[in-house]
Amino acid sequence: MLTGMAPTVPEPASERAGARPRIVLDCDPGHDDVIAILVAALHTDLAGITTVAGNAPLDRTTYNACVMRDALALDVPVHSGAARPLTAPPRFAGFVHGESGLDGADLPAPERGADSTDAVAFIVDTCRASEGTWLVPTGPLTNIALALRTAPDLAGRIAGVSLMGGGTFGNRSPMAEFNIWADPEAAAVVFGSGVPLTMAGLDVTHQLVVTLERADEVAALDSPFTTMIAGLFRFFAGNYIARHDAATGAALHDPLAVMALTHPALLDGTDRHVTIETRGEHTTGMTVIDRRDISDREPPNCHVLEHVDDAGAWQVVVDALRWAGERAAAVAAGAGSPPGVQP
Ligand SMILES: [Ca+2]
Repeated sequence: MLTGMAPTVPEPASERAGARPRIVLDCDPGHDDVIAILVAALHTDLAGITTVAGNAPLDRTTYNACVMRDALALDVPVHSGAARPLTAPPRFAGFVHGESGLDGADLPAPERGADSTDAVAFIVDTCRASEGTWLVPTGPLTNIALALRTAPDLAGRIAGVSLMGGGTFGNRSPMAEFNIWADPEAAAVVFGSGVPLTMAGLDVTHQLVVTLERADEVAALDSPFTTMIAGLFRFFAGNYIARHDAATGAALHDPLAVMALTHPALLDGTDRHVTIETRGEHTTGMTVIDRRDISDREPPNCHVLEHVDDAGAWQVVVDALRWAGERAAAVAAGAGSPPGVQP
């Protein structure tokens, strides 16, 4: 859903009637969250962006979401949500994303802040107003768990939850991926809710890597916006390379939770039963994926993504960045029309 600011503002290329899933993107930007926002803006009916504490404190993740909303004049509300996990202590990921959540570029200041501080109410109202909405969380699952608890009827109204998190191995601990580790109780609520789940875990997200060469490819798109993103990618990739034994770049996790809905042919996986470890001595935040072939296992509750067409997914990212660069330039050239407001 985009403003018709000026005829020169590029509109989504994938306007196919009925083909665009309606989603709420719940995020904690975050370098890879930014790309999830772009892919969602281009390829979904984006009902709104909600923010949660995760990669950085809530005020920063909300600010960063507003930066992207306003730079592209996206006609979508931003609602801030949970400032801390349900019960776990707040713990951020400054070691990955920098203290701002988006270190590596000079961000343009947003025109305005969040539309409200009640993301949970927005999620509930939006999902009740239009059945078949997807929730796409790319941060800790706090807001999603609170929404499902506040409004149990949502479980029967939404199309499902397509999330980035989990996997058969961890990154924040040996067995726990950051988003699940940051709020395992919330993840347990979501995975126990009975709603259809699609999980883009580390097994698949580590197959989509932003190398320094790919950052150069983004820089070559040669617009102020894409130059900014290239700076974010260089910071993100450099950080991964410095912190890992043999990484060639940064895993671009979050857009895959969107692409699972918009470009399903690029991904494949298996239906599994997944539970969340909340009390492990060494494994809290682990997604326990039942891969047994024994017949009396629990029935599947989650489509666990296992493989992505890396080149195809990267092309989706590049195309979204090219679109965003052209759109941001058109928005910047239309000075006098506040981003996000109809002229
Ligand atoms: Ca994220």
